[in-house]
Amino acid sequence: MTQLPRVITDDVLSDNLIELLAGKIERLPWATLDGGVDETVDGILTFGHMLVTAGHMAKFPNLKVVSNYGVGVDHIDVEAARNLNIPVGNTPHVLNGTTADQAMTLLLAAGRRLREGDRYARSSEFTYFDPAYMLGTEIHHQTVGIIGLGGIGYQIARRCAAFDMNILYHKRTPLADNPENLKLTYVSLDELLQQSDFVVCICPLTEDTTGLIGKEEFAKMKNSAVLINVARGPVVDTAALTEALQQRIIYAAGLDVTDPEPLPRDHPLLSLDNVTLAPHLGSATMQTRRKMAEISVENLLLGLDDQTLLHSV
Ligand code: 8YV
Repeated sequence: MTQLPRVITDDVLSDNLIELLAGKIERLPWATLDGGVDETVDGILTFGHMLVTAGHMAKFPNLKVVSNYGVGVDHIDVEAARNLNIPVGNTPHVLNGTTADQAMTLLLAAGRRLREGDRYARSSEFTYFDPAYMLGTEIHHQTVGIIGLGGIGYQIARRCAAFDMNILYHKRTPLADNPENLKLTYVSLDELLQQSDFVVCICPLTEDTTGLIGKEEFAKMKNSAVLINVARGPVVDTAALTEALQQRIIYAAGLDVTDPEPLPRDHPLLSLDNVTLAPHLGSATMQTRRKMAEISVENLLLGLDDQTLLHSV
């Protein structure tokens, strides 16, 4: 019997991944990364954003591929992998619409106070309808500022256009033209913060974007503004955000991600009414997660076979 390729994976994987990997690889525990040099390791498959460092990869002289389940690879030292000639696979495109849907879910929920409304509607306090309670902020015809107009950001823009929103964006390189006749206006980060009713972060996490939204940035935003983060937690400074929400420097926030993730259970942010939270559910639909599993396994198998990956960074 031929030996199966030996691949380090997270100890817990989804059913989709387990099914797709069955009979194709020999799974090694994640702790293998913290062991000694091992010439028998062929690949690494990352599922839940575990760190893969230069030191880890250097221990495996025959490592052929690192395959990530997801598009963001900030938990993998991509530069070190490049220097070692190890391709890093990811799963772009398939999750764009789904993650954009989650951004809109949070934008609508935070703007229209759904979290408070849901709690109240279930509680014994709800004994009569009062037209004066829980007034939220308008969404249609408001200005949205999207930070990071890549594949997901673009899908968010399309959804905002359907809500008749005025769309500003900021990214490193402005678009050459306005695709699909969407009216997208490129602005500086400061202009975006000053003019937007909704600020949506969907940029990759890099050295440049770590702490991108901090105390100074909140001070530039409107008091009525809503911040949405569907990027990575560290793009927003947690202490500054907590203060901005507590002191009503901004109106509300909708967060798919936090820093740290999860927040300590006694963190003050968790007790605020004007923050709507999700536990990193950006791409969490059955359909999208299946596609992500298929692509990450395909990338892994291609890499193990010395072939070009479907998608790599
Ligand atoms: C995934 C994500 O849930 O793709 C990404 O970058 O953050 C999410 O869509 C995650 O990668 C799965 O671990």
